Amino acid sequence: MTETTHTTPDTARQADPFPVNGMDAVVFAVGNAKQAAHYYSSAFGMKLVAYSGPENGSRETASYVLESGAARFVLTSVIKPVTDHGRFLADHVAEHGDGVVDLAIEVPDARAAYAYAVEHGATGVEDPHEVKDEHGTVVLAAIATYGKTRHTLVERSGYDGPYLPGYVRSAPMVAPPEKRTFQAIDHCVGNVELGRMNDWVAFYNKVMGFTNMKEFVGDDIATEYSALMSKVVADGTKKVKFPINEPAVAKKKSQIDEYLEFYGGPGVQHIALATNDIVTTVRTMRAAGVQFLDVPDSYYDTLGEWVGDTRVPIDVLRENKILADRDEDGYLLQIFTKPVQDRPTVFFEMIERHGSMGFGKGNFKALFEAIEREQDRRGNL
Ligand code: TYF
Ligand code: FE
Repeated sequence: MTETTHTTPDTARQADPFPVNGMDAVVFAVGNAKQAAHYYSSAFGMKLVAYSGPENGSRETASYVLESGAARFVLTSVIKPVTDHGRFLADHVAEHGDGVVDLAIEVPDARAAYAYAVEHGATGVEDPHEVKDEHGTVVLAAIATYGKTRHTLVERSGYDGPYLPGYVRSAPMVAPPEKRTFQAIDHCVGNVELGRMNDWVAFYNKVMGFTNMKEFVGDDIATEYSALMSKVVADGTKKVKFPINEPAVAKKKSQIDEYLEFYGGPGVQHIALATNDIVTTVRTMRAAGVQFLDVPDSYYDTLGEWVGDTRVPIDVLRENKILADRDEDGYLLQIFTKPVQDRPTVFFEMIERHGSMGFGKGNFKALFEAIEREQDRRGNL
């Protein structure tokens, strides 16, 4: 190696080595996408906007695209596996239950993003290629991440179809709520095996140029009560935020171990959805049958002392079991659903941010104790 090279491709690139526009979609492989689409419509207030299935030429899979503001979920199930893709999805559901197969990221240039990622050590799973229809052209490429999860890189400049070529516009399944239940995907969390958190953080640092956010759970807190360690990586604009958890060895079986056992390996643990009115969100979702983690009443007895004033009065937070946390930048309100399938695996978080860019560190004790009570009820502690 000489030191005379002063212009590497990396330094010649713009300041952000891996520009992203934001999350494109969370793609779930499920046993019955038709019914899952109904659940996310009726219980999460999402709107069905596009569909792909046998009626429009997709004989192998049926996919339902649902939106709430900028948040997009794609629910796919297999009708009859024919190709490797169909077999992959069918095997994924058999092995992992309903789960996330793809955290798709919208990028301004999919070819450049893919090239950067692969040059920096990512495993490519789909070379960049164009897909077209009468609405325009989309460039897609994909790389592998933890477990069997992938990141599809989606360049959709100018494309004006309902989702991707191959999908047709669809009418909502149920009347959408008057007010959106949530606006956007706030963060997507992965669970990885013991000892692998730092490897996956390094993966996002190298492969996507993501940087570490300040909030993390180290082994100091981990062994005390949380039984997990966690670090957060984000793109330069903080639009895409990926916390990574690994189990910590503590007195009790880690909630992350429970996930890894029942999911059958690493995968997406929770998706956080941003709302600007968490009280209405929670009331609407509860009325539709969504179950949230229980918080002991004692949590609210001291909350006001350390969290200060929030938009929502403490007694309303108490009534709805919503958590609050504050840091130097502001505060946040958050709540967690119970797992949304029979396996104790994937769940959701609803979050209302007021300045804080954190993840609710001040709540970890109360939250993890609530999760452990659920684990105990399932016989997995
Ligand atoms: O995303 C986060 O980091 C927070 C905290 O099992 C959290 O939502 C971390 C782990 C977990 C539940 C919540
Ligand atoms: Fe979270």
